[in-house]
Amino acid sequence: MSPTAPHPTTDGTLPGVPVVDISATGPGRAPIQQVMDLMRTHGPALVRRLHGRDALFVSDLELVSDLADERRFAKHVGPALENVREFTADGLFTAYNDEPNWARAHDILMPAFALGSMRTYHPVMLKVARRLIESWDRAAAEGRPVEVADDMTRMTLDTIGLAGFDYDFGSFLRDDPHPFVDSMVRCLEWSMTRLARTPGRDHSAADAAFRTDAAHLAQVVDDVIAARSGTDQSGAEDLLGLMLTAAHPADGATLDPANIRNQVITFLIAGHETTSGAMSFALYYLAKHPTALQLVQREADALWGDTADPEPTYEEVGRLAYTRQVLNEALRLWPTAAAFSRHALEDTLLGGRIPLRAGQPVTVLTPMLHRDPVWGDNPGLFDPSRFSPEAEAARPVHAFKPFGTGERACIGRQFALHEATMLLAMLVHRYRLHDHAGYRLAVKETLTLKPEGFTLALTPRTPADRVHPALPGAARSAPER
Ligand code: FDE
Repeated sequence: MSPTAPHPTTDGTLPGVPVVDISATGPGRAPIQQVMDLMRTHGPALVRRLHGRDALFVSDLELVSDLADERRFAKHVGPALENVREFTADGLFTAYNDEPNWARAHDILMPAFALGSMRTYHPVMLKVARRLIESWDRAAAEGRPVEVADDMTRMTLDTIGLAGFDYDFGSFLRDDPHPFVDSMVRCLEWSMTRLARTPGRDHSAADAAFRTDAAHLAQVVDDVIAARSGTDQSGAEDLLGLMLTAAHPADGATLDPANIRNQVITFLIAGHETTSGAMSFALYYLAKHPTALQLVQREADALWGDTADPEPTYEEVGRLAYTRQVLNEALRLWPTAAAFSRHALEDTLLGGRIPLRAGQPVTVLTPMLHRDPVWGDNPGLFDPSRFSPEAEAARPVHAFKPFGTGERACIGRQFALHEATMLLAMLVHRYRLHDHAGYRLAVKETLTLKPEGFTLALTPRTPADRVHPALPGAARSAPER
């Protein structure tokens, strides 16, 4: 430990749980990675103290499995989400459990996110994937590297905009991100840095800038809604159509206009930042791991061979099993929504040993849960075979939580996975990925995580690139063609 590293104490706050005071340095620009480091030294449970405010973090399988017990624990809207609430209010992600609009919106919107509904969104996802490919074709032709995270964000924003609300952000037609994205990223950053404020300082300039950005988000969303209101909504099967027309199955109530606005902002944010980060990390690992890359290419080639512009079908995306494993493994190492919080419903002992009062929050540090000993001796290594069906069946269910847990878990999971799996397969089928800059991973935190400054150079793959030698062993058969 370096001399300046915070020293833990056990001041009796929670018996046996170290308290680490970070007030001297603050959480910096990478609070998740900071607490990951603290967890490596002091975990698997610790109290992080900042200016007298305590937060209990846990990261081991036993404690997280206990927290997943829905009879004893529920989602907690903690300080980070309280800040996000300033611009998403009672939208699904930031609603309190007992706020009536949570259950109402959840019940109305659930069918739109069931696995079968992905069939409805598939054509739009494909259309936007093609926009990305057009733009990457141009870059490849000009010998220009692509900014991976920026382009993934263009792709996911256009996808959720079109699939959810029939609104076209046209992100690939602009050089800079859509102003909505800039405002949104600044709002998320404000939510994060606000947590680290030194009491007594003047933050009015940052707060005023935040208000401007939040107003811009609301304005864009009002435009999205206005573009739709007044037109005939019957038969509109997207999210906005549902929100404008659907009545709750039990009590017939509909969502009020203010709540619809909050939901639209929520979906635009939740539906694209996290998914774009996940695809960016997956591409990063593929660029660094030739064997995994070959296996994904083999899978895509088996479906599409030398077809120049394959037309992936909904069913084919379901058959991209290894591609999905790669995505899961990227989400294991860098779950892009890196923490979620729970609170005790009654006074209880967490894991039979940490006393908690009713309402007391606990935050799961997902990247460290995903490096728990249950993942083997080298949990930091990228290895998609961890998600083979056999390995998955053998592993306790709560070891992998990139989508949170329980009834407040991610509603957009299938949506994100379908979109990301299809795009990854299309990209590796079409391009050779060159790590031209010898990129070293730097994880940027804006409440969500993404690889910062990651660029790839691309060249088109040729038929010769699609000839695969037979794999050693009988585990995997050679592609059909
Ligand atoms: C949710 C979510 C979560 C949980 C949180 C807490 O617990 O607090 C998580 C962890 C998540 N999510 C994650 C994720 C990742 C990815 C990639 C995603 N996510 C994606 C997506 C897409 C979409 C659309 C979405 N997502 C959405 C959403 C929502 C709405 C929510 C809320 C739910 C409730 O109800 O609460 C979520 N997500 Fe996600």
